[in-house]
Amino acid sequence: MSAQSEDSSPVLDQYRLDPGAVRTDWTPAEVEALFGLPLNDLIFFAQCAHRRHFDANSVQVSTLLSIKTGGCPEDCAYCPQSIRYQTGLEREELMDLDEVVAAAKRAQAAGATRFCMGAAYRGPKPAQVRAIADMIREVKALGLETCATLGLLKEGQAEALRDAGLDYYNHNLDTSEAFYPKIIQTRTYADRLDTLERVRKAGLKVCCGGILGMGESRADRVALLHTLATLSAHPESVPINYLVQVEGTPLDGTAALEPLEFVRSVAVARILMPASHVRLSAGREAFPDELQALCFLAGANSLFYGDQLLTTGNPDTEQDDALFQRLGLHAEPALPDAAT
Ligand code: SAM
Ligand code: DTB
Ligand code: SF4
Repeated sequence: MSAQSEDSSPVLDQYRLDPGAVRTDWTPAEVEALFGLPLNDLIFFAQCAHRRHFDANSVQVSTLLSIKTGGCPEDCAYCPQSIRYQTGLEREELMDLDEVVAAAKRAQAAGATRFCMGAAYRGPKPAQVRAIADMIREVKALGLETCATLGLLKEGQAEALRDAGLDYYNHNLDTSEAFYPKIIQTRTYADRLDTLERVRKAGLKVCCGGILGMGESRADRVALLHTLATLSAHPESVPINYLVQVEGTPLDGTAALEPLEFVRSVAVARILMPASHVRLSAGREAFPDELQALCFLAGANSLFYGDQLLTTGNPDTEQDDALFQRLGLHAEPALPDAAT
């Protein structure tokens, strides 16, 4: 046997010459071949891509706040906030501006550089956009990067949010187009792509990823990452969520995804979208440090910081501070223009 690993995937030949090149013309076969690489090779390529664009030990730190919780009319099978499932979640109206600003100040004091406001809407109504625009203005004025996730956007809404100082809009594709109808029926994949297009056109940065571990196949994970990597431009931020199973939701009890398949997916996302932040998102609370370390090695370079995601738990800040220390990671500084 030769000391060097044999090239088992001719489809990767071109890529191997230029790891980290930003491309939007990936083929499904290339994505599939990446998934099928020996793990050592996959991680090596992911590291090459990562180090070409980023400080490999720097992690972008975002904090989430649910500004409007529960009572959502949509039927997303994973979501504790849908009104259709009995999850015991108490419904809350849109938060007051003061409360949001206080939470943003706490997040900033704890070390977050981006504040992401999430609302359990199918999409916001005009008055809600106006109220949330005020929140964005004040959070931005603190010197934080701003992100919002409010569901589907209609004509003009992305522009209104942008004008208030929004940096990122999060809207996930969640899964492959083929698997999507098994998870959500109240809105289509095309609806999601349409919102992403509006966000992009308004000049906002796009935060778009998905959820793994919903019972989808490898082919679905290939298709999801292929779709993300062949959008007209890569999302600047790519959250990879590991399903948080919540009692009362249809997906509670789904067979857990094998953790190394999750690591592979992170590595493939890193290679396909080498200049994007890949966020290790929901599900981290159940991950031992060793698995999180593997995800960082595979190219994850962003996370949610703070003991709550939207409605479910996340590692507390002391735990994450200890993890950063243990792995020699440091928080990425905010964009220089965050307060402008
Ligand atoms: N309602 C808006 C929407 O759906 O776009 C914004 C909030 S929604 C909760 C934001 C994202 O959180 C979803 O698209 C999904 O990817 C993620 N999410 C929700 N519940 C989750 C769960 N149980 N596990 C992992 N990710 C979840
Ligand atoms: C994303 O991709 N994951 C975050 C954020 N974007 C909005 C939300 C995760 C939610 C997990 C379930 C909950 O806490 O309700
Ligand atoms: Fe509503 Fe968003 Fe949850 Fe779907 S994911 S049920 S749209 S809050």
